[in-house]
Order: sequence, then structure tokens, then C-alpha cells
Amino acid sequence: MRKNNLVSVIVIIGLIFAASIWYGRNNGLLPVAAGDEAVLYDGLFNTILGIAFGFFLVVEGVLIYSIIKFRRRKGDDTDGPAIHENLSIEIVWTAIPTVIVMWVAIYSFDVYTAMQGTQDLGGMAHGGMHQTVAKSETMPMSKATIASSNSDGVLMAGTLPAGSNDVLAINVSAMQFAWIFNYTDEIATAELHVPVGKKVRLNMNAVDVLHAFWVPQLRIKQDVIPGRETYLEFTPRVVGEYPVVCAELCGSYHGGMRTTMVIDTPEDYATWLKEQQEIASNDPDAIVASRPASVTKMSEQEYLAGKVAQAGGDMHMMHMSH
Ligand SMILES: [Cu+2]
Repeated sequence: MRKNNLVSVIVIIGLIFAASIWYGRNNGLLPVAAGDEAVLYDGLFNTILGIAFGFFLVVEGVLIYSIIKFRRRKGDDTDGPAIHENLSIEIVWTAIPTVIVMWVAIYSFDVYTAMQGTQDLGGMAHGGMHQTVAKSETMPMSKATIASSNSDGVLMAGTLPAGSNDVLAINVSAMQFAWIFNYTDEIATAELHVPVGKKVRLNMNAVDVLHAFWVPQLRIKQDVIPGRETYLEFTPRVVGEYPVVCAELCGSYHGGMRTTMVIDTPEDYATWLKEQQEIASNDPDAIVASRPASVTKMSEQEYLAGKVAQAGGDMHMMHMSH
């Protein structure tokens, strides 16, 4: 009988292990992993979820087993046996979570570091940056702003890690309520295009208030701060279109502060880049006009009018709801 019990416990533990590993790998909770860093993140997420799922099965299993096995029988009004202190059980249920938590902490920190989570923000704010921000404040939507960020060679060179010729650096300006991507060669766009397989570095600054750059499919998110440069590095891996979302409440239309990141094949990227260069050289103002989300050019009133028309209300109601 005892031997049978031991066998069933071992079989049950084995099944729980198998179920946890299976669920960790097949939970389907995350969107497609479009970059190399996303794969690191998913490994951590799926491992933690697998462990949590295993504990869920153990706890719920013991609970349901106990409810059935130790239910009150007819005519039995006695109390259960009083149990005081069980040192070995207490050691076991303290030691196991401690080991798991320590291991998860080390694993998490490892992934966090690999995804550049520990960047030194203090060291990134240098003179060139402040200058750009000061210019931006006076004429936030003009071509001059874009050009000044673009031609700021010091900014680009000063923030790139040594020996990073293979990195595609893009300056990102966040503003209420749009993203502007400044490539070299005076190209400014509202859509982020990156070639597949090439390491990308986004040097980011905010023109007005706090924003945050987030692409769920890359599993990366970084605050974008006025007067202080932050950066993100990633290697796009899966060709496609992905949403860029502002993840920091930044004002009335924060929810509309979205654009698209397109991971292109190298050929498509080259074609796109050429198109953008032609647009820029033919008509500098077209850079602004070609932005799909022309929100950046609108006043709040104009933007609001459009939203109200869509919603079928009127301006008065919209103001009331504020
Ligand atoms: Cu924002």
C-alpha cells in the first residue's frame, strides 16, 4: 500500500512537470517574437509561467484532493487531529521557493542586461542633446527641428558604442502626439522602417513631455525623456508590420500616439530609403506632408474636430467630456 502511494506520487509529480513544461512552451499568450531580444524575453516569460503553472496544479490539486478525501462523513462531529509544527515540512516549503526565486532573479537580471536594461541615463545627457531640445521647444513641428537633429553629427557619433559600424542609428523624436524618425541624409519619417537582420539603435529624445517607445513584438519598451537621451538597441528578425505604441500617458491624445514599424527585407529597405531621399530632395516640405499621421501638423482643435466627426458627436460634447 505504501509502495503504491509512493509510485502514484512520483507519477503525479512527473505528470505535473510534463504539463508545466508543455504549458510554458505552448501558452500562446505572447505576440510573434519579431526580434532577437524578444526570444530572450520569451524564454524567461515562458519559464516563469511554466513554474507558476506547476505550482497552480500542485496547490489546486492538493486542495481538491483534500476536499474530497477529508470531507465530513455522516455522523462524524469530531475535530480533526491538532498538528503543531513540522520542522521538515517548513524547511522544505521555505527552501524550494527561495531557490526558485533566487534563480528567477538571476535569470531575469541576465535577460534585462542582455536587453540593455541597465543603461546609464545620467551619462547620456550631454551638451549636444540639450541644444537640440532647446531648438525643438521654439519650433516643435518645423523642418528646422528635424534638420537640426539630423545634422547633429556629434549626437550620433557621441552616443554610438565604439566599433559599431554595423549598427543602423536612427534618431527618434517623441512629441505630443507623434513619433518622428530621423535617418541620416536628412530623411524624416513618421513610420519606422528597419532592415531585417541588421542591428538598430534608436537614440531617443522627447520634445515636450515624457513618452515611452514600445513595440510589443520586440518586447522592448523605453522611456523617452525631455532633455535626456535614452536609447534602445534591437535586431529585427521577422519581416512584417508592427505597432509602435506610446506607453507613457502623455496628454489628451496619448491613445492616438501610435505608428508602424516595418521590418523590411534589405532590398525593400533600400527601395524605401531611396524613395524617401527623392521625396526629401524634391520638396523639403513633402517630408511633413508624407507623414501618414498628419496629427503633428494639426492644432488640438483640428485634431479634436476630426475625432468628434468620427464619433458622431459635436465639439461641445467633446469639451464637456474632458
Ligand atoms: Cu506619448
